[in-house]
Amino acid sequence: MTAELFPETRQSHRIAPGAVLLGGWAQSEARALKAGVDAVIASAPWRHMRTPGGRSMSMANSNCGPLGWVSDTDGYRYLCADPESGRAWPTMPAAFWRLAVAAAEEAGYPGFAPDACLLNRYAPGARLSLHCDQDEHNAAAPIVSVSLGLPAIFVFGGARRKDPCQRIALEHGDVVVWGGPTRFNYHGVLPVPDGHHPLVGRYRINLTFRKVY
Ligand code: MD6
Ligand code: FE
Repeated sequence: MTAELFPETRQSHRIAPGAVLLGGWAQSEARALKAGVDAVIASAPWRHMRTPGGRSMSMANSNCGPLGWVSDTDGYRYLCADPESGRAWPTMPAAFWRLAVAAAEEAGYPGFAPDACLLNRYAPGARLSLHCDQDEHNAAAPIVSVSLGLPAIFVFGGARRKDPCQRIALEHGDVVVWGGPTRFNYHGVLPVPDGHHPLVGRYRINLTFRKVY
């Protein structure tokens, strides 16, 4: 099933033990994924969350699935309702679920059952500073990260903030699956260069699938 999803043009590549780039893996599903993004955003619109320090994040966010990641001056956490509307987060589109489960399996994590999908939208200049994802209670499950639209440089470091970093160019349709010994490594996204993408326009959209519990 995975062979026809795997274009020859982009390479699969091991970033570090437990972390793999599946180059171009989501390209053939990109239209369905973009339609899913539009459906989610129709009920849980893009918003700029605040950091615990009170600053507005440069990327816009939303969520779908049973749990959604939120940040505000009280900190980071997962909530089962959208604080903007008080309603449950939108259902995870079937195309999202299928892709996340298949990509995790391809990367060596069979049985991935994400209960949260965070949507990040970067306009040109938006960035994500070095951080590690540690708000999930389930340390065994990987994170599946799907890039759509404008390219960006993903920075991948080590277990400590000061460890050296690799720079990984992420393009439309690339999928990073990340778990095991590097699950809690530091990482970030450099400011997204300006451009135009035929499907996504002047944005980079990233979907990250997690299993919180
Ligand atoms: C992004 N991604 O690519 C931000 N975190 O827009 C992340 O912060 C991230 O891609 C954990 C695992 C994979 C990721
Ligand atoms: Fe992250």
